[in-house]
Amino acid sequence: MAKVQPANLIWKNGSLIPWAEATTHVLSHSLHYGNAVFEGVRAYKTDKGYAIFRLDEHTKRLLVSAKLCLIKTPYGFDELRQAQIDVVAKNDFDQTVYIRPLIYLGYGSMGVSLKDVPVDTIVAAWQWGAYMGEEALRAGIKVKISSWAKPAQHSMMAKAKASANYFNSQMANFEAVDAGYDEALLLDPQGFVAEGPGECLFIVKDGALITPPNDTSLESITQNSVIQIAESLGIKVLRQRISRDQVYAADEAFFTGTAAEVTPISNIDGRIIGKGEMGEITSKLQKAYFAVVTGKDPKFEHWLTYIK
Ligand code: PPE
Repeated sequence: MAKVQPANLIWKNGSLIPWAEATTHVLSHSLHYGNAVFEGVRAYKTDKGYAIFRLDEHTKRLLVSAKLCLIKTPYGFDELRQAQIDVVAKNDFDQTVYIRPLIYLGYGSMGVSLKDVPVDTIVAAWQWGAYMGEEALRAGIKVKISSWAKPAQHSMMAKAKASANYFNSQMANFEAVDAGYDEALLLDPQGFVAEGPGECLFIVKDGALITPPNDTSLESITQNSVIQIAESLGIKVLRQRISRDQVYAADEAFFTGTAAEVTPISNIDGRIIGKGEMGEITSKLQKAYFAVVTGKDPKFEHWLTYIK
């Protein structure tokens, strides 16, 4: 969705190497068979320099994803955590940074089996602003409920942040954007809301915030953060299944994600949500979220890892 601006260094298999040298062979196993796991993490500028948001939680989820997908990286929690700090500290950034750890199956053998395939581990970082543009954060986006469903529990593993899951996301996003919308919303095989291609959904109804349990969605760190922030503001939060008609009838709706942050939704399948602009509770939560990630809310400063 945005052109990558090259930085100077990428961490690969234990060391920082020049950006242009961080390449892989065309016969890398993951390119052919799709098994790789990754993270998306943001580092924000604060009054005390850059701070990575919920670094420990992202690092833990990366290792869980690798375990679920049977990918064995030799790097543990501490090394992967430090690698993310290093790519922020050792590059010259001056805007919001997006960090992308990726663990993939490398070059050496072909055939579907992943047995004995070498594993490569990288952590890259680049400057990345608003996922769907600044205007989306202000005015809200138009969403289309996808004709693609999220895969069933016994088909794929939504709790792994697995590259393979993003084929489904990519098809849904294409369909929506091609039809003139900004983003898709995927339902689960039973017809209840699962998540966006790269975001979780929240709706507001009669003053309460509702977001589905993570049955067929990623255990999202932003969703968890927004829930905790909302509770701290005295907003009632419900974790329950949401049906398609409930989404249409919502007073407010918004997407959350590391990349998407808190993006208001103004229209779903031609139904105007609320007043067709960012709702009151969404606006409150968006403001609060940006205050938290930029170190302006002492209640949640423990979520920040400052880069010295
Ligand atoms: N669901 C999916 C499918 C998903 O990809 C993301 C993040 C979320 C929910 C929200 O998770 P979290 O970031 O922990 O709150 N999507 C990442 C990738 C986006 C991309 O285009 O690349 C992200 O936001 O970094």
